[in-house]
Amino acid sequence: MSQAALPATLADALKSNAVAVNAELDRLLPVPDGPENRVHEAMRYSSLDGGKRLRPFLVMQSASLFNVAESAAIRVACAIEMVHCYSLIHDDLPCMDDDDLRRGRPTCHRQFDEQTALLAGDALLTRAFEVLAGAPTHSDPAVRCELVAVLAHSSGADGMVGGQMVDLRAAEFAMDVPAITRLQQMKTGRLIGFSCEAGAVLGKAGAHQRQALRNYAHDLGLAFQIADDLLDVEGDAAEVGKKVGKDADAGKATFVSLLGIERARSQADMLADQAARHLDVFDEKADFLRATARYVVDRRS
Ligand code: GRG
Repeated sequence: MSQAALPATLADALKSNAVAVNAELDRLLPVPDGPENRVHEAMRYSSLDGGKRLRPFLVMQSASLFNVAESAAIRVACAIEMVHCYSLIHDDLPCMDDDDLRRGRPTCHRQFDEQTALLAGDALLTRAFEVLAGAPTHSDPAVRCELVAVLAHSSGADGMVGGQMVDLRAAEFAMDVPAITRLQQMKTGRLIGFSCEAGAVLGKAGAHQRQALRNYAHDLGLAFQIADDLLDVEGDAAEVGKKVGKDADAGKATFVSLLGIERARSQADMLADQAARHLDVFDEKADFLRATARYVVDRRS
């Protein structure tokens, strides 16, 4: 992208990122002929045209810090979005949250059926790793291998899936603030962590810069989750695109139920500021990442 074409505001940058991610997902998720096309349609239904595309944006922005080619970074951006969309499909299933609405539309199992939704989630997860492992992702196979390993660790039983397990068992334990923090770091934070670290992996960054991105992701992920808890209490379902008030209905301990609205909001603000400060090691190329820290706590959806 030429200098003149760079978007001026975070909103513009998020918008053009969403368009680029959509176009690449469209290419990466073709529909074949044959009766298996139903699962491909469901994969596309749940991953095209929706969501904030925050994780892909973090990949593209972290990659830009190290001058990584956009054609490579966009594949990693789409891979993380596929994993995210798989988690949303499975989270909405009757055996999990049993939700009817996602991104303002019927959930995958409502639009198709439960079996198709289960398979669409599985297939998005596996397609993500196929994309990471593909030669156009990076000329160095060691980099591709590292991306696969970091994403597998972040999304599996030590990461997002493990966090979901803890969440399902939360009623068995005393969920205080440290316990909720650990749960959310696993469930939400690890994928955000991968998204920020991916640019450093693609760009073969030094340890110091990679750690700065990890630290940024840590605080950003928590701020994002606290904001999500606040939206569940204060948000409007039409704006948020999914049911709200779910945590209170389920009697779930959240940052908001434990800290109260005011303290939760000031904690999110503090984490957003702290996240941005971790980026002091980078120049103005990190400005959209700095602005993203504020965006995640101010967002309405
Ligand atoms: C069922 C394998 C499995 C995992 C479930 C991450 C997760 C674990 C479930 C997703 C549902 C959920 C409420 C997760 C918390 C993180 C979160 C707020 C996800 C929604 O992410 P956004 O706001 O969504 O980035 P969009 O639609 O904008 O992409």
